[in-house]
Amino acid sequence: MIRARPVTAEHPEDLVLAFRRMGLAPDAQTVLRETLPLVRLLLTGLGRPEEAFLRALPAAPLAPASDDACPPTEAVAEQGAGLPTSRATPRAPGPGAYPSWLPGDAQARPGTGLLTGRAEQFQRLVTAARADSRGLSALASAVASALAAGTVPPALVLGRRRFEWGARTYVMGVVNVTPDSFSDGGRYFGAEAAIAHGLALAEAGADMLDVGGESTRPGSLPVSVEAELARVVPVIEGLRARTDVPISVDTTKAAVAREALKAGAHLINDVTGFSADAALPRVVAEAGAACCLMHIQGTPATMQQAPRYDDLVEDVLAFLEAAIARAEAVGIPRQRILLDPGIGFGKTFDHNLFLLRRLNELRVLGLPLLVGTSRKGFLGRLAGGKPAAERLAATLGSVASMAALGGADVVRVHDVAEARDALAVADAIRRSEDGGALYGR
Ligand code: 9MG
Repeated sequence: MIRARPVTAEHPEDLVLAFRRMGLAPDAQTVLRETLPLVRLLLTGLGRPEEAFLRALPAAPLAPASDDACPPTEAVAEQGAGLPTSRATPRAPGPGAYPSWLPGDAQARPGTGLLTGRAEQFQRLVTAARADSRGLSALASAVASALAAGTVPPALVLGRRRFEWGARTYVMGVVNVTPDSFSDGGRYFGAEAAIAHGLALAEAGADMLDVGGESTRPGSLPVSVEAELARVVPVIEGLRARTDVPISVDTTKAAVAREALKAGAHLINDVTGFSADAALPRVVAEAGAACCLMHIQGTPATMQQAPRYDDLVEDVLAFLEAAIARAEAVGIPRQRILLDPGIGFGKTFDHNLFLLRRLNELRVLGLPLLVGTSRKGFLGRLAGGKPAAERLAATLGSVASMAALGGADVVRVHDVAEARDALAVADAIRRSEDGGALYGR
């Protein structure tokens, strides 16, 4: 499988601030925003034809900065961006027309390498790969998806609520209906208590509620369909009757999902990414529901015994891609799918941290990301060994960090009011744009 992953930390929105400070016209800003940023893609899984193609690209310096590489377009020139028009004449691709190619170690890591260049150089590479008679469409698609990683996924409508990805970080409130929930001690096990808790979370600002009747804590064992249904259905019905906050149901079972969707749930949150029950995707598709597909290694009963990865991000990407394929195969539209890296699900302490830091790499899949860190064990360890009930501050630290890094579209939390406050701060800082009169639009 050929994969292209962005390894750039550059934010295009920061460039736009500079353009505004320079007084460039809006159209020029748009063009420059697409052409100027330096992109680096880590490629893996290449075969011999792709390697040969990349090796044969007209050699360019490793820091592609030549004028040939980036002829300013007519649009920029017309907008009076201050760039000379004479260089806008099209030329045959030559050195600098394509990204620079740095192959990986041919013995130790065959099929790997780094492409460095500007978006338009990558576009040229995609076009050339598509036209190549050796059949390089997998390379073209991988690079094209990586380039689109900064694009905001289409909005999602659940019931009466609309989720505009990129506008802010949304909050999913946890409503556990299990006797052994690790983080709330099973306090909301009874239906009435769970409904009251869900309504309180809605009141506190939850954008959706996640109702779960089977524990997914490490070491937990599955419960029967009957037991799970008896727990979740009355809670879904009770919540639907009293709030318009969309309801997600955390289940891995088609039989539970079917009844949950009939009772009024909008989204199925499957912590196995449609890998546990082959009938589940079709139930979601037939109901026109949305789904969250999470990565897990192993099962909740075994997952923390010895998690191991060759390349954590790549393995998670491959798993999620397979999950998306299972969803699309039965007709679930892409815009009704959320993805989740599964923090704590078959991951060590270090795996969790690394994934949180590299969440943006999952954006190559082009779907919104939901992430759950709330009260999890790695936070307790970071906070000096605190138990679940004392991990609020650590949870807020994780939530705010994700928002600041732009890594999550939805966070799954127990403490909704506190998370909303933390996110209000982090989201506002991340989106702040008023640098004074000279930045005016
Ligand atoms: C049910 N559940 C527990 N933790 C979770 C997480 O991190 N993500 C999702 N989607 N579900 C979770």
